[in-house]
Amino acid sequence: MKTVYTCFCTDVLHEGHMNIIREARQRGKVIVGALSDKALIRYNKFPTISQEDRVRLYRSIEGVEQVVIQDDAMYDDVITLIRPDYVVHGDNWREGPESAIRQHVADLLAQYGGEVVDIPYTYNEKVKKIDLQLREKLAMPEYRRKRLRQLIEMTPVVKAMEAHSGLTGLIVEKTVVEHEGKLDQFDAMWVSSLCDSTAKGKPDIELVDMTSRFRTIDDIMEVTTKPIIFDGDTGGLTEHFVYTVRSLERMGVSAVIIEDKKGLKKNSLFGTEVQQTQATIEEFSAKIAAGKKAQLTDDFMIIARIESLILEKGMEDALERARAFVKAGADGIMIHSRKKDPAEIVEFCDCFRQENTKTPIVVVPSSFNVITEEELAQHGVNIVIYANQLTRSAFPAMQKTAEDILRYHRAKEVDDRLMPIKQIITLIDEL
Ligand code: SPV
Ligand code: MG
Repeated sequence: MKTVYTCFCTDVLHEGHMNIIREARQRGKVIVGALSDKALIRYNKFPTISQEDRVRLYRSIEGVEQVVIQDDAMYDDVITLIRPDYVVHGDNWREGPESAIRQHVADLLAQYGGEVVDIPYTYNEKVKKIDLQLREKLAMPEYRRKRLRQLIEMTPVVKAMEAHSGLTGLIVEKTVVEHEGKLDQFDAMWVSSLCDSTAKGKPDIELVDMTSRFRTIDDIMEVTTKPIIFDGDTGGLTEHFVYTVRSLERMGVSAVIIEDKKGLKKNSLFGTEVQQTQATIEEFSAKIAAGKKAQLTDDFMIIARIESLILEKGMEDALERARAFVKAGADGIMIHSRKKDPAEIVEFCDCFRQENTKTPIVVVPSSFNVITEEELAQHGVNIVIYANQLTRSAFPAMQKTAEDILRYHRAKEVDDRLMPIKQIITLIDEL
């Protein structure tokens, strides 16, 4: 009797899955792998039912002999354990980033004469609707909100990318690359005050009001499912901040980061070139405590951003603030620096981790961009935010196109670097 293995990562069974099981049964004894919570979350497939319930669901399918947990999107461990004669999968994995996984499985099986079997993927209205319903469920506030905490718990380092519109949100949501046999993608989105303001042609001085910032969040939320970290600048007046917390939480935002500055806020990357005032420890601790008191769920996070290194107040000041803000209830600490050398960030993280092993650390490596996510994670960093790179890459591209059209009195010269019309009109999925 041959052994047939197939891996499921679904919360709802439909015709397509039944078809795979039917095909698998014709070839031998069927073992189903349930992709673990950890593996699902790593690949942005957040389960809406528990791992145990998924195992129970797959076990209930007629003809399934056994269900095992597959703890990684790559099949290495299960193939070593089970040595299946066949791995059966929908043929949709022949294309796109998942083809790297397929190839890897085929190579592993070939070592002992096993085979990959591709079953034609079931496309019909019912299946499409179930897929859509699952996606919509993930976009609901109660699911999206808690996802950042789940990610921090289950991934070595959470990678967030800036988004300031529906379109940039889609780029963060959908971009997947294959790297060294693994699939990689961003875990979360950062709604940057700098990029949100820049997109509106305004300076980053808390001039764009909250209603407008919420509108940006809404545009992003309508077309994506990944968790959102909101740049709350100084948080404004404490009396206003408590309302902001409630609104963000209700919308399904996962975290707000507020910085310990007061008065007219300027972008941190100006450093000491402009007048910026740091709030006292007492003032900022009170704001954090009020925010924590206002929130209604355990999911939402208020992260305190420390500007001591930006304002050249020294490492000890930064550490003292970190201690105080955690005591005031902060769910995480963001430490910022505008130095090219990551040394002061690394020093802060090492010192903070010596006394606090749990509170998540967030960094924004715009200036200190030589250090990798893996290296930062080794120093205890939990969230890495790429705060402005999409805006900074789009702006020069658009400006050059505008200049060249003015220069040549036609658009032919710029055509090679434009996305084809056919592609842009199909870029956005229709329902
Ligand atoms: C932002 O992206 O708006 C930030 C990060 O606050 S920084 O611009 O580096 O201050
Ligand atoms: Mg900002």
